[in-house]
Amino acid sequence: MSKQRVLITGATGQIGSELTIALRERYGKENVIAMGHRRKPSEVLESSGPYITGDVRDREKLEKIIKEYDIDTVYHMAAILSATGEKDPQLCWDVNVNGLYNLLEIARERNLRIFCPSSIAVFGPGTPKENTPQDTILTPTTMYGVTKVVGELLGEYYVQKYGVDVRGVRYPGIISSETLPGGGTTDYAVEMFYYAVKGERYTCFVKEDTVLPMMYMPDCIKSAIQLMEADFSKLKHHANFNITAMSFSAKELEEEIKKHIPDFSCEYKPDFRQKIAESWPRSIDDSCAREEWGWKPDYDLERMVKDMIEKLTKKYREGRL
Ligand code: AKB
Repeated sequence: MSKQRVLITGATGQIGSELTIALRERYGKENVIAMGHRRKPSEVLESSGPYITGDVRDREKLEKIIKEYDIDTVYHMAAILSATGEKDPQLCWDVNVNGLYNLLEIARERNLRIFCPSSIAVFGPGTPKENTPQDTILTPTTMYGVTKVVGELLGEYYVQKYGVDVRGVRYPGIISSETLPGGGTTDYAVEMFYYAVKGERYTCFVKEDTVLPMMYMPDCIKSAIQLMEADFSKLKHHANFNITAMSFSAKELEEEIKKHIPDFSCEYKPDFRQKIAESWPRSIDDSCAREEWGWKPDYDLERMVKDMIEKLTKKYREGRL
């Protein structure tokens, strides 16, 4: 494994917080700098390696940090997600597009490698819903989706025009037990567990027959590291790989949780996020990621639910939930 000096933006977020820990284990804690913005970092994030605050929209400061820490690789996780983006589309554009543009410009000048996640939000009502192909119609109806399409196109542009190493996957909904997601449409699939483990009734904000592609956090982390360690010359796509692990309806998730917590109860009261969920695919074809860099998930619904419940139950008993 080559030496790397890594910066993670959005390090206090759902994915960033766990990715930071995984990368510190892999490349050494001093080599992985976590950058957060609004959310308070967890104790483990601050104590396991360097932690700084910064805003991706502030190009001067971003460049200063990259120089000061001699960064060569950036995992750019800072983003405003779909539901928050619909409440403040201007902020969503500013953070997601201007933040990425700042980083790509610094990458062009300093020859950085960039991981920039995209999302199933790039798809829209015009996209085939089942087994959604890699190269297909992108007609998002959310500002978040629009910014992610822009991000994919910008990433590819910097690859072709300047030879910058930019890579990214289209994440489905991510389920995790460490840091709660913030402001996404797929958040119900995480929240349901927290209520179930605490013995509380959950009111789900999408209809029970809503099916979306999902992935458990260990697979999410694995995909980012595996893609970044893949041979760049073998990649035909770069910043827009379809990846998935499972697809299920909200009701199927409830039923699977009930196998472990039979008293759990859930009601369904769809809000504005239902329309967003309905604009996204139900399942994804990730054969290009499998062929080009060997993608293969480890967790299906059954295995993910068992592990989530074990982890959250332990946290609950220790008073950490
Ligand atoms: C969201 O729901 O906005 C995100 C995503 C699918 O990108 N989790």
